[in-house]
Amino acid sequence: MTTTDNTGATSTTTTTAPAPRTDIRFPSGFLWGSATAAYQIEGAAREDGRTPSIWDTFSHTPGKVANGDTGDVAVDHYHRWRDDVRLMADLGLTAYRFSVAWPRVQPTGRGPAVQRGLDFYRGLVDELLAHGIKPMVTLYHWDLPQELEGAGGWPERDTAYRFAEYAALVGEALGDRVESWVTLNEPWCSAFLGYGSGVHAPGRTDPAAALRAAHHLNLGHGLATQALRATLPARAGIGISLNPSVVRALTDAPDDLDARRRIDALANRVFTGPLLQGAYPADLIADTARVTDWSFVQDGDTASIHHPLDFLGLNYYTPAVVSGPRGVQDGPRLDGHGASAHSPWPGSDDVVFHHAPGERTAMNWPVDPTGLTDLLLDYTAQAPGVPLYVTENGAAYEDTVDAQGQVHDPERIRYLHAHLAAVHEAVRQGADVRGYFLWSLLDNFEWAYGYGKRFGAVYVDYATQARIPKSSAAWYSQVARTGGLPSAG
Ligand code: IFM
Repeated sequence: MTTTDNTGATSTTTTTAPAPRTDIRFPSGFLWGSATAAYQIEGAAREDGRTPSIWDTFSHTPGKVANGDTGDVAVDHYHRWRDDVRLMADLGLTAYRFSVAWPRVQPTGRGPAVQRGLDFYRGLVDELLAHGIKPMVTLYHWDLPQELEGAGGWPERDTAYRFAEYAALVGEALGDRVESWVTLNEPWCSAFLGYGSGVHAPGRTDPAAALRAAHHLNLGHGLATQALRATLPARAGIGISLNPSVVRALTDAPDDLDARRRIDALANRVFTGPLLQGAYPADLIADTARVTDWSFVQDGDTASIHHPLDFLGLNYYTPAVVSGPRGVQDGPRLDGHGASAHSPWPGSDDVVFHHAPGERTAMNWPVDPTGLTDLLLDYTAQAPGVPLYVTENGAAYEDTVDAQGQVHDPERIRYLHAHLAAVHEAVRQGADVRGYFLWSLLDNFEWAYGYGKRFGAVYVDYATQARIPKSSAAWYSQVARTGGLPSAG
């Protein structure tokens, strides 16, 4: 059997490895999962009635994705899902968060569901359950049916109604076997990278459209939550996965503190305002007044969005450090997952983002686990009584296969160890965190970066689709099996 120590060194023995020291233990019942998204792994882009999503169109547009990569084949999960579930079972994982491809289930974004699409997800869920792995379904991880973008996309109100209709279709099909439902993944990216900076699909660069999209995503969440509640058994839990920015001011100077407030409004409170308080923050509306008058928010909308959440999913990778508009941006834009001449921050495009010193991942994202503790404690205060999940956390590194056919990724083990310790610290201080989903199970299509950035605990040889568990997979497996972290010393 193959084991790793806490530095990532792997050894192969024929005896059972001793259990690692578990100096840090998580609450019993804590879920140990991994996460993926449909467009990043499934492939089979034109099979069984699936039609193009905005990401098919975007990735096939020259110059939009590094290396001209697309999700046409991705890691072929659509055909290899049984093996991939076995891989998770072999690792001892107890949960799996995956997303349903809207254009596979409801190809035009309207009308009845396609049976073959639903059958795929039913089969996947049954296989997970048969292996004792709890499914968490995300309904929208960025793959809007292209036809709905043709009708205006998320800046149009109708898309929110279409999303609720689609949510009900999936709820009816899987509600008897899935208990955890996430409406949207990272609506900030959909709105502000998709319609603001344009580095994500559909690639539009219109600040007013980005704010309209953010509102209609919020509304879509609210309407989908109501549709799911009407469809799902009472035991089902419904939540949303946000990617809040942990925003830090460069200094205590007033303009830096104001930059922090403005980015916090656009990154975080544009979602948590209506979700948790039932209103958009007044300062957000004032900050964006020269971009939009917010007349797209109709009476009753914020009440529709403000429904009790059964849980809140938080995705965390790195914090942001900002200052007021003095000095020059240090290097490429640091604020939005890729280079663009357009800002993803409507009305606050003068805020400067700074690199924190220290270690970085292959995404050039600073490694700072303290941000995860801060985030979990912040949301514990903001949403008292709402259980939290870390629905994504992980890191890309330059992984390679060695002469023995193995992949050693000690940096990822260090990253995971530090971030899990940060989760534990939040739990120790009172956060009700129920589970952790490592991003990602497999190397996959990293959006505008294509296949160049590897986030997986399992390496994928894209030429052969062979899966090679990295040493971090063995390490995480030990954590999942013991419910604790091995000593870092
Ligand atoms: O790959 C993405 C994922 O789809 C959404 N959250 C961030 C990950 C890493 O960039």
